[in-house]
Amino acid sequence: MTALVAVALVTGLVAGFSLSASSGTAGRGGPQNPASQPFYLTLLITGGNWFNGTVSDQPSYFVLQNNSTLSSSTITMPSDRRIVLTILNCDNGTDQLSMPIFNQAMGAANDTVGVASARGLTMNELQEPASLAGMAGWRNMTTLSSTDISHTFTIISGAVVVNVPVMPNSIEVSGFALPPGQYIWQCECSCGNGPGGWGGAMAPSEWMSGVVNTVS
Ligand SMILES: [Cu+2]
Repeated sequence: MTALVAVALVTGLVAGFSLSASSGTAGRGGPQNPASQPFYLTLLITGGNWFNGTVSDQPSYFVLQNNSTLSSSTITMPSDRRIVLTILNCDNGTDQLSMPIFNQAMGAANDTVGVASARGLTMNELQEPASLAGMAGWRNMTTLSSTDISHTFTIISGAVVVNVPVMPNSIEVSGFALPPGQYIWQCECSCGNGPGGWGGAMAPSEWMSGVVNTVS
C-alpha cells in the first residue's frame, strides 16, 4: 500500500478522545511542569479480534490508557514534546512489508527501537526505556529482520516521519517528538485478510491505521 492510498483511506476521519495533562498516558509527567516531562503513549496490539462474519479474527492496535483499551482511530499527543512510545504486541504472526525499508526504525531517537520480552515486567518498566535497557534480553535495534515483523507503527506526513517495526510477541520502546499537526498512522505490514493481506484489518481505519493529532 502506498502512502497516497493510505491517505485516501483515512482522509476525513477525525474523532477520538481529548488530550488531558492528567490522563493516564501523560500522568507521569507530574503537575508542576508537565511539558518538560515525556508523554507516555502505550499501544497494544492483539491478534484475535472479531472483524465480521467472513473474516473473523483480525489484528488491531489499541491505545492503552487508564487501564482501558481505547480506539486507535485518532491518537492525540502533545506536540514538540518527547513521546515515549511503548508498543505491547501480543500478536505472534508475521507478514510481508509493503516496502523493504519499513524494517528500519525511522524518526525515533537515534533511529533505534528497544526490544524486550514481556515476561515479568511492571507497567513502570514497560514505559521507561531507561529501566528496560539494563534488563537481560533487551536489545537496541535499528533494523529488524524483514521476515520477523508482525506490524509497524508508521507515522506519515507526506513522507514517513516515524517508523517502528514491531516483532511478534514483543515489547518495543522508542521515543520521538513531532511538531503540531495532523498525521496519518498506519501499519505497513500486510497483516489483514484478502489478496496479499491488505483487506480485513488493513482496510478501515482504527484497526491498522488512523490519525495522529499533535497539539500544543
Ligand atoms: Cu499490522
